[in-house]
Amino acid sequence: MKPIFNISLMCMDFLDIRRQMQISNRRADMYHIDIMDGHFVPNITLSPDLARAISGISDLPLDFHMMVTDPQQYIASCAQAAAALTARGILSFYSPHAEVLSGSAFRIIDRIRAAGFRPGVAVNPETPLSAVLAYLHRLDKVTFMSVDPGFAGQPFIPEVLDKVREAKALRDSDPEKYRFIIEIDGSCNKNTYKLLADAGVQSFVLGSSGLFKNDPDLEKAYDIMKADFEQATGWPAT
Ligand code: S6P
Ligand code: MG
Repeated sequence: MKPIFNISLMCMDFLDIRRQMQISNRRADMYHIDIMDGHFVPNITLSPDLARAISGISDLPLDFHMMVTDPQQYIASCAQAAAALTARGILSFYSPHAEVLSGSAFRIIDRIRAAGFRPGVAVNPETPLSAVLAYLHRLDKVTFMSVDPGFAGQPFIPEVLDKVREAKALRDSDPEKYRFIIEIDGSCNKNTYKLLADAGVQSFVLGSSGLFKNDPDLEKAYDIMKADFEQATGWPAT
């Protein structure tokens, strides 16, 4: 399969969103939208309203990364934000954190799917794969955090690679049962692409270190990202 380049919109230049979207619409595969509530993580970033505005000028799926203590609270507003895409058959992802699902995991996953999303889950660096094993077969994507969630520009946590290998081995052992995409969020860049691809990552959340800091001209920043990726992994980026 082709690698998935999932652009972390919290790292965009907020004074130049429309122009960056026009470039990214051609060069990216998905838009990663970090939603934070100031409780699950000590920060606040993007919103369903911004996601709605973006979906009006794009055909790419949205990828809601829900860094919130109550993920049920935002299913409806995020589904509305993605509704124009969903109506055209472009399904977006909605991923709560595994750390807040205890006691409601199956109910929440069902609600996410019923709202028209592809359900995912995000997993903090210290959370083991066993925490999501009971419902892994019901998920379309697993986002392994390779930084503590909340902020861009943090150092890569290599300890997550074992967990990625474990997830890939499990999926390969029973491809009929498991269909989840393996994604990494946090410090995906030229220093980590090879480690990540070799471990089994298919979807790369690109933020400041892998994309936006490459060059002030976003078109050039994409050129650099794709060249870095191909050189590091040997995996065609287009
Ligand atoms: C972090 C957030 C991420 C960041 C991304 C930034 O809480 O979930 O999606 O936006 O990690 O990329 P980088 O290259 O600055 O780590
Ligand atoms: Mg994220």
